[in-house]
Amino acid sequence: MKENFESLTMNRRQFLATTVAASAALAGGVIGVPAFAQGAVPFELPPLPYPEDALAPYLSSRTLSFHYGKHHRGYIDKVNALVKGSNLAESSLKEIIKTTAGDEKRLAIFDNAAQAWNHTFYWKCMRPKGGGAPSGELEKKITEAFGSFENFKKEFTEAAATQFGSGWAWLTADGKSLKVIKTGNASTPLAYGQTPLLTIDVWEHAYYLDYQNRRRDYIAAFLDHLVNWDFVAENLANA
Ligand code: MN3
Repeated sequence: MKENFESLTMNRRQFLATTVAASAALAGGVIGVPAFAQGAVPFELPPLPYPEDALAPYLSSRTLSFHYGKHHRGYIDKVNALVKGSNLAESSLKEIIKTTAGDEKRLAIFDNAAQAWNHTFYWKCMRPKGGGAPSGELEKKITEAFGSFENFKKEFTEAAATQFGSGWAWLTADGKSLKVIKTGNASTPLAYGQTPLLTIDVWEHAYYLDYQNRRRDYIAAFLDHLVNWDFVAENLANA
């Protein structure tokens, strides 16, 4: 009885998700073969770099518990289900993102792989008692590219505030120059051959519990109190 009830109430989204996972499995020819025989290592949700309440009061533990524990985990689970048994099962997230970027038939894989990667990167872009200003080579490159750190903050804030709907704002290295860009939904600079240095998630799920519709207050709190400039400097050194 319970099974019948569940199958009757399966909504269209669940149905599509199941169908997509089943098609992916079929495409890989894995029907009837146990998962452990595929040699695929499922991606795991990486640990948060700090406790869930460590970014309060700027981001509450309630926000992190949903954002990390539900949203981020959801993207990881979905990309695992989608690539399992396919020719992408041995690839890294970055490789999957680069391979599927712009491929409409593999949009669901791209979206979930990119969101899985973007979120891991986003958590590292913050730390308790963060914010302030960058120093050294990073400060020099930011001044070169934007005129001053204050100008960079303005440009980054505008990109983040004006991204229409869901998406991300980024500081990237594009060749030798630094840029501020924004991307919609799951998209990521990795898809455009740029190296991400810093990102802010501007999906409503990132700030709505703490700031409701005040996205600019969230962006200001991010820049003034949360950015981990040491991580950004490390990304620049490895770019
Ligand atoms: Mn998010």
